[in-house]
Amino acid sequence: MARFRQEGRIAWVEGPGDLIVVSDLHGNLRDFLRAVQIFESKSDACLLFLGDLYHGPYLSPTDWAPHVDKLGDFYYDQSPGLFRAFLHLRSKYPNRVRAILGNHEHAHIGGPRVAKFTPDEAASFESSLTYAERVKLARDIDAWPWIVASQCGVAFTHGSPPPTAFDQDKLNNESPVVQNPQVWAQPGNALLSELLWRRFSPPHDVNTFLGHLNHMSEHAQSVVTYGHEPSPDGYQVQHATLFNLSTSFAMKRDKKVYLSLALDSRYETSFDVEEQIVPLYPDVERTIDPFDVFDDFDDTLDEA
Ligand SMILES: [Mn+2]
Repeated sequence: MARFRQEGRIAWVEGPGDLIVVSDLHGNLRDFLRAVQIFESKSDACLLFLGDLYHGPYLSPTDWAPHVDKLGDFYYDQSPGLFRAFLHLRSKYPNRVRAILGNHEHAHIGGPRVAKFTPDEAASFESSLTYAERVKLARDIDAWPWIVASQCGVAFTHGSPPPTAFDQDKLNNESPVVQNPQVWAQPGNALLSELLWRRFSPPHDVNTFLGHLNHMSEHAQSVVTYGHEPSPDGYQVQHATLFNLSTSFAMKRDKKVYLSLALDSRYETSFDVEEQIVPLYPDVERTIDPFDVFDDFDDTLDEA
């Protein structure tokens, strides 16, 4: 059966079975529940989130409407509910569910505060949790892997992979607590800053990253899939060894996709990965009014 195995900041996922990969939910509980439904419909799958599970826009449908091209279809931020649902899911399947640390989660454990949707999203989110939940949130996020490697040759990061040298010791000794964000953000100063914030990497950088990773991996890693940067069509082949996945945030519903990889297969290039793209909502017509999503939101929750 497919399962994750984690050593510090790196996790490995091995089959037989499928690996379902979902990126950047940003507090979209509906898309989370849909991903869980897909995962639970298979008896032997693993589910991987590519980070930025939490922090969505705090906008009314009316304020959202003019920004639909940038924000995608309307949803209410439900980060607190998503957090509780994620903890529940992981306790149900401890070795079959993982999330990679995203820059938005990092803000809860010492990373720079993120202000994409509110002046301080970590504070906004935490203000709707109980004290015990805030402690649990930080403890949980602190244990999320920074990199995931797989038996099928596809490695995963939140941002685009950097060429900076690393090994198990360097990864595990790097503190997520950022003392000086300006120094931290300079290229070459902190591996985590580069893993979380890069939006693109040329082939040479990806191959250098894969070289470092392959020193630590039993199965050769050939291509990297990352989230963080939304691709309007739901995914983008950046080049032969770099693939971008955009499952939820900033997407129209008909463009939302996930990856379904067979762990005992081999994927050598981004073009092989591209063939494993599946629509998140196969029944959705091409174009949809964002207010329709709002209208049937409660129905979806009842079904799930
Ligand atoms: Mn991000």
